[in-house]
Amino acid sequence: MGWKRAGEYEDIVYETAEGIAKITINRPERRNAFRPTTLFELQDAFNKARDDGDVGVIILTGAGDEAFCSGGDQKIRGDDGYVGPDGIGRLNVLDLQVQIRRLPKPVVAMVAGYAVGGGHVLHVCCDLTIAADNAQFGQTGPKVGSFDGGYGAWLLAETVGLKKAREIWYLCRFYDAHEAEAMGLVNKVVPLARLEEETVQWCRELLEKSPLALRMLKGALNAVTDGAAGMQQFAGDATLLYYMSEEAQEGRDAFKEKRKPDFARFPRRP
Ligand code: 2NE
Repeated sequence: MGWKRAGEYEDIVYETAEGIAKITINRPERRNAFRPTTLFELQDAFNKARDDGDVGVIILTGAGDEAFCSGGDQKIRGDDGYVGPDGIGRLNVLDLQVQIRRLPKPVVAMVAGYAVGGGHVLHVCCDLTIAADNAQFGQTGPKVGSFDGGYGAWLLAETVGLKKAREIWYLCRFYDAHEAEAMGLVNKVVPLARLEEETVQWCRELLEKSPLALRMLKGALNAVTDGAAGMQQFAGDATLLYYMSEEAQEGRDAFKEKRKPDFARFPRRP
C-alpha cells in the first residue's frame, strides 16, 4: 500500500491510501500506552478521517509488533486522571470511545501484540477486529487500581457474554488470539506477517459496499446498546436520508421561493 502521511503529530501517525485511513498509536517504547496528548491527536485524526469524503473505512492500530495499545500510561497517571503538559488530570479516552462509536464509517482494529487495559476497550469499541497470531487480549484494571464501567464493561459483555466479561475483568487474565476468536472478541486471526494484508483486504471489501447502508447498520447496531444517545445518532441519520429526498427539498425550496410547499405529489406510503 502506498500510505501517504498527513498531519503533524507527536504520538500518532495518520496515513491514507485507496480510500482507507490508517491511524497508528506511535509510542512503542511504552507498548503504545496513551496519554492525554495521544488521545487529543487520535480525536483529531478520527475527525479528519470522518470529514474526508475519499475515506470510507478507518484502521486503528499500534506501532510495532509488540502492542496494539496497553491502555492508560501509568507513569503519567496522577491522582485524578492521566496528566498532560497542562497539569490537568483527564480520562479523555472515554471521549475517544464515544467518537469511534458515533463515527459513521467502519473502524477496524488491527491488533498485533497486547491489547490490554484501556487499549483492550478501544478494540472492543471498534466495529471489527483483525488479530495477528501473537495478539494478547485482557483487562488489567483491578490489578492497577482502575476499571471502565462504561463500554469497557457492558459492550464487552454484549460481545462475549456476561459470564465471560466478568471473568475477563475480575481475574485480569490474558487471552491469546485464538481464545479471543473463539469467544467472538475478534473477527479473524492471521499470521503476524499477514496482518496488514488481511486487514486491508477486509477494508477493500467494506469499500465495495454501500456507504449509506453501512452507516445505517452501524447506527442501528449501536442504537441497541447506546440507549437515547444511540437513538439520537440513528435519528440524525434518518434526517440525513430525508434531506436527500425530493419531498424534503420541496419544503426547503418553497421557503426560499416564498411560496406554499406542494407536498401533494409525494406518496403517502402504507
Ligand atoms: C502490556 C504489557 C503486558 C507488556 O508486557 P511486556 O513484558 O511485553 O513489556 P514491559 O516490559 O512490561 O513493557 C515495556 C515498557 O513499556 C512500559 C513498561 O513500563 C516498559 O517500560 P520500562 O518500565 O521498562 O521503561 N509500559 C507498558 N505498558 C505501559 C503502560 N500502560 N503505561 C506506562 N508504561 C507502560 C505490560 O507492560 C503491562 O501489563 N502494561 C500495563 C497494562 C495496564 O495495566 N494498563 C492500564 C490499564 S487501566 C486503563 O488503561 C484505563 C482504564 O482502566 C480506565 C480509563 C482509562 C484507562
